Amino acid sequence: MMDTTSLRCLNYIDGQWVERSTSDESRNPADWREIIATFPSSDADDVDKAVAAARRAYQTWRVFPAPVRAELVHRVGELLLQRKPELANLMSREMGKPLTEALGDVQEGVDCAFYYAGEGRRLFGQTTPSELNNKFAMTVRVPIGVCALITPWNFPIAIPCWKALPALVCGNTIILKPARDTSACATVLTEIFQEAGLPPGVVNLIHGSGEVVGRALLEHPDIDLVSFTGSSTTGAEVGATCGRTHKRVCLELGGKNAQIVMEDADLELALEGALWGAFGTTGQRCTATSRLLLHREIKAEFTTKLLEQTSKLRLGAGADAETQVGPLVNSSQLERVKNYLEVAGNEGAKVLIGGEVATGEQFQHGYFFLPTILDGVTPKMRIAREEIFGPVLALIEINSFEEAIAVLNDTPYGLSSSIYTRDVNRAFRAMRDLEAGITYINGPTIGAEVHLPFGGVKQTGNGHREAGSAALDVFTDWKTIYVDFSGRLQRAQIDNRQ
Ligand code: UN1
Repeated sequence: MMDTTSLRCLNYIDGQWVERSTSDESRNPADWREIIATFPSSDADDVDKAVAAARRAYQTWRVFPAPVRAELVHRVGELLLQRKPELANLMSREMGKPLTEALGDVQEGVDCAFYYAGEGRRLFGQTTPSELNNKFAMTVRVPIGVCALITPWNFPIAIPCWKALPALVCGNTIILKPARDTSACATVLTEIFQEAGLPPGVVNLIHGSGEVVGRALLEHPDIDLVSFTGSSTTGAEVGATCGRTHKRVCLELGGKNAQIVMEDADLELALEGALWGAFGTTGQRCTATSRLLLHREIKAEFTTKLLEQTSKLRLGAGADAETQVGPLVNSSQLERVKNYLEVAGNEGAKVLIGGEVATGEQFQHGYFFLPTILDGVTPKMRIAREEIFGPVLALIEINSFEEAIAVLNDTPYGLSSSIYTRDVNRAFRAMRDLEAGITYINGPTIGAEVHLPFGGVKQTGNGHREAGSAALDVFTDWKTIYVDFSGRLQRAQIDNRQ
């Protein structure tokens, strides 16, 4: 439970908030002097306890009627809605995103709860004719078992909800391992699960590092499924370990998303889209626009306007209502972005705006990096291929529609993509030819909705999708059932083909 004055977060195992001696802390990225929460640095023993509790609870939870499980998930949505302002505030302080975006993050959790609550009365399977007389055939969805959900800090409520809520409606029990930077948000979410009435052991929360807690979860023989959102490098390790330990694994990894602006586009609209896509959440979204592919005919004009608008963006603490771009989440993210700026310089890209840590009194205790635009970027440069996860936008000039498609596709990733054009034929060709899990026509690369599948191709994932009804395929297995009511042995493929 969380003590509201000291924000002391605990593990939650088998319906109990568990005291633990070693502790870690999360700090405000806009002012690192402020400790937001302390939380345990848990170890493999804590994981063992949580897995045992989740395993016990699974036996009863899996046979709860799905509509009843879904009612509890609905209640989670109601409580999230009630605590939305408080949670958004905490989120802004804990990981830095502007308050309006934090409200959106919580809302995504609410939407998700209401969507999956409805799914409790569907979870449709199929019935189909048998090839034999007096025989009935159908499929039903069955839960997987105990699921480890390893979640990032950039959407501290939305992403745990994307994973936890469908998992629960489908009849699984869960162990949530949130990113250390957002332990307080995860704790409030767990309080909400408790208050909603989820039985002990159905939801467990273990704080701690990926190296210790994450690894213990991946190696644990009694975990059936791992759902992970994070970097492609870590994702590859998660996938390899789960392969070795025979777990189902759903990976939601990096992106190097591009927005194409053709010469026939509505340029004002494309400009607004690019600003939001690149600098929303300080570029710390896996869907963020990090490449802008500008047709040569409009590049100069578009770039001028883009720089003008970028220079007006208000950088500041997320909790400040005026802020449009918040800080990066922690010092290692800041280092990462600084390093990429060095790489950009070495590769011959030119900084048009930003490119450095923000200076000024209000920024001196935070991880603030100026919104940055790089020009002269070519598709083979590292800054055009690797995920930066910061407020850095690379401009790439393109000469034709065909070139735009080829350049957009020329990365190891394939999450989100966007094209601004008024030509309907180009729009449809883009929908067909862009190698990405998500394509936006005349919209930015960010802003996926919870009732549609979310995920990507190539190194962005491993073929699974989150959200929407697609998540049900992650959190259930298909069971095929044959009912023979002939009263005699019927042999398929033989008895009806004499
Ligand atoms: C992420 O960055 O991992 O589509 C998720 C979007 C958000 C989700 C982003 N709804 O930008």
